[in-house]
Amino acid sequence: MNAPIDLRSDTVTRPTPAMRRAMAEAEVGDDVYGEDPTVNRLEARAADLFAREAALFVPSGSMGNLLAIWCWTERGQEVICDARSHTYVHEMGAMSAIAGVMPHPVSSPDGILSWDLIAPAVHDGAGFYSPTGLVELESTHNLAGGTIYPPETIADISKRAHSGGLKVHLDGARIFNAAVALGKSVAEISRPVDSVMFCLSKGLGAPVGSMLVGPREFIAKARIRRKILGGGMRQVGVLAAAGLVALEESPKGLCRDHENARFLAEGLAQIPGILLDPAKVVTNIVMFDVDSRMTASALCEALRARGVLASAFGPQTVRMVTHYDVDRSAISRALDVVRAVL
Ligand code: TLP
Repeated sequence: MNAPIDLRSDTVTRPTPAMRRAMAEAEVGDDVYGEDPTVNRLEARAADLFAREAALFVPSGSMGNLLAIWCWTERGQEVICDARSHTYVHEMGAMSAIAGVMPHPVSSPDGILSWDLIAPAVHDGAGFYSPTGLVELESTHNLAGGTIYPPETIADISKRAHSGGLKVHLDGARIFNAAVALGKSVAEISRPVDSVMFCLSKGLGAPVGSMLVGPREFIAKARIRRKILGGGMRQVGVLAAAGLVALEESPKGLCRDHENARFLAEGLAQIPGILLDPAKVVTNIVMFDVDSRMTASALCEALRARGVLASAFGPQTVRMVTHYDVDRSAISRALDVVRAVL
Protein backbone atom coordinates (compact mmCIF):
# COMPACT_ATOMS: atom_id res chain seq x y z
CA MET A 1 0.00 0.00 0.00
CA ASN A 2 1.16 3.55 -0.76
CA ALA A 3 2.15 5.87 2.09
CA PRO A 4 -0.86 7.89 3.24
CA ILE A 5 -1.45 11.25 1.57
CA ASP A 6 -1.13 13.47 4.61
CA LEU A 7 -3.13 16.67 4.24
CA ARG A 8 -3.73 17.23 7.97
CA SER A 9 -1.23 20.06 8.20
CA ASP A 10 1.97 21.49 6.78
CA THR A 11 3.49 20.67 10.18
CA VAL A 12 3.85 17.05 8.99
CA THR A 13 6.61 17.87 6.49
CA ARG A 14 9.84 15.97 7.03
CA PRO A 15 13.24 17.63 6.79
CA THR A 16 14.72 17.71 3.29
CA PRO A 17 18.05 15.99 2.55
CA ALA A 18 19.74 19.44 2.62
CA MET A 19 18.30 20.08 6.08
CA ARG A 20 19.45 16.70 7.36
CA ARG A 21 22.96 17.35 6.04
CA ALA A 22 23.07 20.78 7.64
CA MET A 23 21.84 19.30 10.92
CA ALA A 24 24.51 16.61 10.91
CA GLU A 25 27.25 19.14 10.24
CA ALA A 26 25.99 21.97 12.48
CA GLU A 27 28.47 23.77 14.65
CA VAL A 28 26.95 23.93 18.14
CA GLY A 29 27.47 25.42 21.59
CA ASP A 30 25.37 26.09 24.67
CA ASP A 31 22.63 28.45 23.56
CA VAL A 32 21.65 29.33 27.13
CA TYR A 33 25.10 31.00 27.31
CA GLY A 34 24.43 32.54 23.88
CA GLU A 35 27.26 30.37 22.52
CA ASP A 36 25.60 28.35 19.80
CA PRO A 37 26.98 29.84 16.58
CA THR A 38 24.31 28.27 14.39
CA VAL A 39 21.47 29.61 16.54
CA ASN A 40 23.15 33.00 16.55
CA ARG A 41 23.33 32.91 12.74
CA LEU A 42 19.67 31.90 12.47
CA GLU A 43 18.57 34.70 14.82
CA ALA A 44 20.64 37.26 12.93
CA ARG A 45 19.26 36.05 9.58
CA ALA A 46 15.65 36.18 10.80
CA ALA A 47 16.10 39.68 12.20
CA ASP A 48 17.65 40.73 8.91
CA LEU A 49 14.88 39.21 6.75
CA PHE A 50 12.23 41.02 8.82
CA ALA A 51 14.29 44.24 9.09
CA ARG A 52 14.15 44.04 12.90
CA GLU A 53 16.66 44.66 15.66
CA ALA A 54 16.59 41.14 17.07
CA ALA A 55 15.14 37.64 16.90
CA LEU A 56 14.72 34.67 19.22
CA PHE A 57 14.60 30.97 18.31
CA VAL A 58 11.76 29.25 20.19
CA PRO A 59 10.64 25.61 20.19
CA SER A 60 7.14 26.29 18.88
CA GLY A 61 4.82 28.89 17.43
CA SER A 62 2.66 28.65 20.51
CA MET A 63 5.61 29.58 22.73
CA GLY A 64 6.50 32.47 20.41
CA ASN A 65 2.98 33.90 20.57
CA LEU A 66 2.80 33.42 24.33
CA LEU A 67 6.14 35.20 24.85
CA ALA A 68 5.01 38.10 22.69
CA ILE A 69 1.75 38.45 24.61
CA TRP A 70 3.51 38.06 27.96
CA CYS A 71 6.20 40.60 27.14
CA TRP A 72 3.88 43.29 25.73
CA THR A 73 1.17 43.15 28.43
CA GLU A 74 0.55 43.49 32.17
CA ARG A 75 -1.48 40.96 34.15
CA GLY A 76 -5.22 41.72 34.07
CA GLN A 77 -5.15 43.33 30.64
CA GLU A 78 -7.01 42.15 27.55
CA VAL A 79 -5.64 41.03 24.21
CA ILE A 80 -7.87 41.88 21.27
CA CYS A 81 -7.74 39.06 18.76
CA ASP A 82 -9.91 37.50 16.12
CA ALA A 83 -12.49 35.06 17.49
CA ARG A 84 -10.99 32.25 15.39
CA SER A 85 -7.34 33.16 16.04
CA HIS A 86 -4.89 30.42 16.91
CA THR A 87 -3.91 32.19 20.15
CA TYR A 88 -7.52 32.21 21.30
CA VAL A 89 -8.72 28.84 20.00
CA HIS A 90 -5.69 26.56 19.92
CA GLU A 91 -3.12 27.66 22.48
CA MET A 92 -4.61 25.93 25.51
CA GLY A 93 -5.54 29.19 27.25
CA ALA A 94 -1.83 29.93 27.69
CA MET A 95 -2.23 33.71 27.59
CA SER A 96 -4.51 33.50 30.66
CA ALA A 97 -2.85 30.56 32.42
CA ILE A 98 0.67 31.98 32.15
CA ALA A 99 0.65 35.64 31.09
CA GLY A 100 -2.40 36.47 33.25
CA VAL A 101 -4.27 38.29 30.48
CA MET A 102 -7.70 37.75 28.96
CA PRO A 103 -8.44 37.32 25.30
CA HIS A 104 -11.04 39.72 23.95
CA PRO A 105 -12.17 37.85 20.86
CA VAL A 106 -13.75 39.85 18.03
CA SER A 107 -15.55 38.17 15.13
CA SER A 108 -14.43 39.15 11.67
CA PRO A 109 -15.12 38.15 8.09
CA ASP A 110 -12.48 35.68 6.89
CA GLY A 111 -10.42 36.20 10.05
CA ILE A 112 -9.40 39.68 8.91
CA LEU A 113 -9.94 42.37 11.54
CA SER A 114 -10.25 46.06 10.73
CA TRP A 115 -9.92 49.07 12.99
CA ASP A 116 -13.73 49.51 12.85
CA LEU A 117 -14.12 46.04 14.40
CA ILE A 118 -11.31 46.54 16.91
CA ALA A 119 -12.18 50.07 18.14
CA PRO A 120 -15.33 49.14 20.12
CA ALA A 121 -13.33 46.45 21.97
CA VAL A 122 -10.61 48.86 23.15
CA HIS A 123 -10.86 49.84 26.83
CA ASP A 124 -8.63 52.29 28.65
CA GLY A 125 -9.19 50.73 32.07
CA ALA A 126 -11.64 53.35 33.30
CA GLY A 127 -14.90 52.13 34.84
CA PHE A 128 -15.72 48.45 34.82
CA TYR A 129 -13.54 47.13 32.02
CA SER A 130 -10.09 45.63 32.09
CA PRO A 131 -7.69 47.69 29.99
CA THR A 132 -6.56 46.62 26.55
CA GLY A 133 -2.91 45.59 26.48
CA LEU A 134 -2.32 44.38 22.94
CA VAL A 135 -3.85 43.80 19.52
CA GLU A 136 -3.05 40.45 17.94
CA LEU A 137 -3.47 39.66 14.22
CA GLU A 138 -2.96 36.40 12.30
CA SER A 139 -1.79 36.14 8.69
CA THR A 140 -2.24 33.82 6.99
CA HIS A 141 -5.30 32.99 9.06
CA ASN A 142 -5.47 29.31 9.81
CA LEU A 143 -9.10 28.67 10.79
CA ALA A 144 -10.41 31.11 8.20
CA GLY A 145 -8.74 28.97 5.51
CA GLY A 146 -5.35 30.58 4.86
CA THR A 147 -6.68 34.10 4.27
CA ILE A 148 -4.27 37.03 4.07
CA TYR A 149 -4.35 40.49 5.61
CA PRO A 150 -4.18 43.19 2.95
CA PRO A 151 -0.96 45.09 3.81
CA GLU A 152 -2.91 48.35 4.02
CA THR A 153 -5.21 46.85 6.69
CA ILE A 154 -2.20 45.86 8.82
CA ALA A 155 -0.82 49.37 8.34
CA ASP A 156 -4.11 51.04 9.27
CA ILE A 157 -4.70 48.88 12.37
CA SER A 158 -1.12 49.42 13.54
CA LYS A 159 -1.21 53.17 13.01
CA ARG A 160 -4.43 53.55 15.00
CA ALA A 161 -3.34 51.11 17.73
CA HIS A 162 -0.05 52.96 18.12
CA SER A 163 -1.76 56.31 18.32
CA GLY A 164 -3.72 54.90 21.29
CA GLY A 165 -0.53 53.59 22.89
CA LEU A 166 -1.21 49.93 21.97
CA LYS A 167 1.28 47.45 20.53
CA VAL A 168 0.42 45.02 17.72
CA HIS A 169 1.69 41.44 17.52
CA LEU A 170 1.39 39.42 14.33
CA ASP A 171 0.99 35.65 14.47
CA GLY A 172 2.75 35.06 11.19
CA ALA A 173 3.08 31.29 11.59
CA ARG A 174 2.60 31.19 7.79
CA ILE A 175 3.72 34.70 6.90
CA PHE A 176 5.97 33.38 4.12
CA ASN A 177 2.84 31.96 2.47
CA ALA A 178 1.24 35.41 2.76
CA ALA A 179 4.33 37.09 1.33
CA VAL A 180 4.53 34.71 -1.65
CA ALA A 181 0.82 35.13 -2.40
CA LEU A 182 1.10 38.93 -2.22
CA GLY A 183 4.38 39.05 -4.16
CA LYS A 184 5.96 41.13 -1.37
CA SER A 185 8.71 40.51 1.17
CA VAL A 186 7.95 39.42 4.73
CA ALA A 187 9.62 42.66 5.93
CA GLU A 188 7.30 44.77 3.79
CA ILE A 189 4.06 43.15 4.90
CA SER A 190 4.95 43.04 8.60
CA ARG A 191 6.74 46.42 8.92
CA PRO A 192 3.89 48.27 10.72
CA VAL A 193 3.53 45.76 13.59
CA ASP A 194 5.70 45.64 16.72
CA SER A 195 6.54 41.94 16.77
CA VAL A 196 6.10 38.90 14.56
CA MET A 197 6.15 35.19 15.31
CA PHE A 198 6.75 32.92 12.33
CA CYS A 199 7.17 29.15 12.09
CA LEU A 200 10.06 27.32 10.47
CA SER A 201 8.26 24.04 11.04
CA LYS A 202 5.19 24.51 8.82
CA GLY A 203 5.34 25.13 5.08
CA LEU A 204 9.06 25.94 5.35
CA GLY A 205 9.61 22.32 6.34
CA ALA A 206 12.07 22.50 9.25
CA PRO A 207 11.48 19.75 11.80
CA VAL A 208 11.16 22.04 14.83
CA GLY A 209 11.16 25.71 15.68
CA SER A 210 9.71 29.16 15.31
CA MET A 211 11.12 32.68 15.55
CA LEU A 212 10.03 35.78 17.38
CA VAL A 213 11.27 39.04 15.89
CA GLY A 214 11.03 42.57 17.26
CA PRO A 215 12.88 45.33 19.11
CA ARG A 216 16.08 44.46 20.99
CA GLU A 217 14.70 45.13 24.48
CA PHE A 218 11.56 43.12 23.82
CA ILE A 219 13.59 40.16 22.55
CA ALA A 220 15.91 40.36 25.59
CA LYS A 221 12.85 40.14 27.86
CA ALA A 222 11.43 37.27 25.78
CA ARG A 223 14.76 35.42 26.08
CA ILE A 224 14.50 35.50 29.88
CA ARG A 225 10.87 34.43 29.81
CA ARG A 226 11.66 31.63 27.34
CA LYS A 227 14.02 30.31 30.06
CA ILE A 228 11.23 30.63 32.65
CA LEU A 229 9.08 28.42 30.42
CA GLY A 230 11.84 25.83 30.21
CA GLY A 231 12.68 26.81 26.65
CA GLY A 232 16.47 27.20 27.05
CA MET A 233 17.62 24.59 24.56
CA ARG A 234 21.42 24.15 24.87
CA GLN A 235 23.10 22.68 21.72
CA VAL A 236 20.09 23.51 19.61
CA GLY A 237 22.18 24.48 16.60
CA VAL A 238 21.27 21.06 15.20
CA LEU A 239 17.72 22.38 14.83
CA ALA A 240 18.69 25.93 13.91
CA ALA A 241 20.75 24.51 11.03
CA ALA A 242 17.59 23.09 9.47
CA GLY A 243 15.89 26.42 10.10
CA LEU A 244 18.59 28.27 8.16
CA VAL A 245 18.13 25.96 5.18
CA ALA A 246 14.35 26.41 5.48
CA LEU A 247 14.68 30.20 5.37
CA GLU A 248 16.86 30.18 2.29
CA GLU A 249 15.37 27.32 0.28
CA SER A 250 11.74 26.78 1.18
CA PRO A 251 9.92 30.04 0.34
CA LYS A 252 10.43 29.41 -3.38
CA GLY A 253 8.35 26.20 -3.19
CA LEU A 254 5.34 27.79 -1.50
CA CYS A 255 3.86 29.02 -4.76
CA ARG A 256 3.54 25.40 -5.90
CA ASP A 257 1.77 24.53 -2.61
CA HIS A 258 -0.69 27.36 -3.29
CA GLU A 259 -1.35 26.15 -6.84
CA ASN A 260 -1.93 22.64 -5.49
CA ALA A 261 -4.33 23.99 -2.87
CA ARG A 262 -6.32 25.79 -5.54
CA PHE A 263 -6.39 22.63 -7.67
CA LEU A 264 -7.58 20.65 -4.64
CA ALA A 265 -10.25 23.25 -3.83
CA GLU A 266 -11.54 23.34 -7.40
CA GLY A 267 -11.79 19.54 -7.45
CA LEU A 268 -13.48 19.38 -4.04
CA ALA A 269 -16.01 22.07 -4.97
CA GLN A 270 -17.29 19.82 -7.76
CA ILE A 271 -18.02 16.91 -5.43
CA PRO A 272 -21.66 16.72 -4.28
CA GLY A 273 -21.85 17.14 -0.51
CA ILE A 274 -18.94 19.57 -0.26
CA LEU A 275 -19.54 23.26 0.34
CA LEU A 276 -16.57 25.36 -0.66
CA ASP A 277 -15.79 28.51 -2.62
CA PRO A 278 -12.44 27.81 -4.34
CA ALA A 279 -11.95 31.52 -5.01
CA LYS A 280 -11.33 31.93 -1.27
CA VAL A 281 -8.36 29.57 -1.34
CA VAL A 282 -5.39 31.89 -1.76
CA THR A 283 -2.60 30.05 0.06
CA ASN A 284 -2.06 26.42 1.15
CA ILE A 285 -5.07 25.85 3.43
CA VAL A 286 -8.37 24.43 2.15
CA MET A 287 -11.21 24.60 4.65
CA PHE A 288 -14.57 23.19 3.60
CA ASP A 289 -17.91 22.06 5.01
CA VAL A 290 -19.61 18.73 4.39
CA ASP A 291 -23.40 18.83 4.10
CA SER A 292 -25.71 16.85 6.37
CA ARG A 293 -24.99 13.49 4.74
CA MET A 294 -21.90 13.04 6.93
CA THR A 295 -20.06 14.66 9.83
CA ALA A 296 -16.55 16.00 9.36
CA SER A 297 -15.08 13.37 11.67
CA ALA A 298 -16.92 10.55 9.87
CA LEU A 299 -15.55 11.82 6.57
CA CYS A 300 -12.02 12.01 7.98
CA GLU A 301 -12.32 8.46 9.35
CA ALA A 302 -13.51 7.14 5.99
CA LEU A 303 -10.71 8.98 4.18
CA ARG A 304 -8.11 7.67 6.63
CA ALA A 305 -9.25 4.10 5.96
CA ARG A 306 -8.45 4.77 2.29
CA GLY A 307 -5.08 6.41 2.86
CA VAL A 308 -5.96 10.11 2.90
CA LEU A 309 -5.42 12.10 6.10
CA ALA A 310 -7.43 15.28 6.75
CA SER A 311 -8.48 17.09 9.95
CA ALA A 312 -11.95 17.75 11.31
CA PHE A 313 -12.02 21.35 12.53
CA GLY A 314 -15.70 21.52 13.47
CA PRO A 315 -18.79 19.28 13.36
CA GLN A 316 -19.08 19.78 9.57
CA THR A 317 -15.75 21.45 8.81
CA VAL A 318 -12.70 19.73 7.36
CA ARG A 319 -9.22 21.16 6.76
CA MET A 320 -6.73 20.00 4.14
CA VAL A 321 -3.30 21.64 3.87
CA THR A 322 -0.87 21.32 0.99
CA HIS A 323 2.89 21.18 1.49
CA TYR A 324 6.02 19.95 -0.27
CA ASP A 325 5.47 16.31 0.68
CA VAL A 326 2.28 16.13 -1.46
CA ASP A 327 2.53 16.66 -5.18
CA ARG A 328 -0.15 17.21 -7.81
CA SER A 329 -0.64 13.49 -8.51
CA ALA A 330 -1.14 12.76 -4.79
CA ILE A 331 -3.78 15.48 -4.71
CA SER A 332 -5.55 13.98 -7.72
CA ARG A 333 -5.59 10.64 -5.91
CA ALA A 334 -6.93 12.30 -2.77
CA LEU A 335 -9.73 13.87 -4.82
CA ASP A 336 -10.64 10.45 -6.23
CA VAL A 337 -10.85 9.08 -2.69
CA VAL A 338 -13.06 11.95 -1.44
CA ARG A 339 -15.33 11.49 -4.46
CA ALA A 340 -15.59 7.76 -3.81
CA VAL A 341 -16.36 8.25 -0.10
CA LEU A 342 -19.01 10.90 -0.61
N1 TLP B 1 -1.27 25.30 13.97
C1 TLP B 1 -1.40 23.87 13.90
C2 TLP B 1 -2.43 23.38 14.90
O1 TLP B 1 -2.12 23.87 16.16
C3 TLP B 1 -3.83 23.77 14.58
C4 TLP B 1 -1.77 23.50 12.49
O2 TLP B 1 -1.72 22.31 12.17
O3 TLP B 1 -2.10 24.40 11.70
N2 TLP B 1 -0.22 30.11 14.84
C5 TLP B 1 -0.89 29.52 13.84
C6 TLP B 1 -1.62 30.38 12.87
C7 TLP B 1 -0.87 28.13 13.70
O4 TLP B 1 -1.55 27.58 12.71
C8 TLP B 1 -0.13 27.37 14.62
C9 TLP B 1 -0.12 25.85 14.54
C10 TLP B 1 0.56 28.03 15.64
C11 TLP B 1 0.48 29.40 15.73
C12 TLP B 1 1.34 27.29 16.70
O5 TLP B 1 2.47 26.65 16.20
P1 TLP B 1 3.08 25.38 16.98
O6 TLP B 1 2.28 24.20 16.54
O7 TLP B 1 4.49 25.35 16.50
O8 TLP B 1 2.97 25.65 18.42
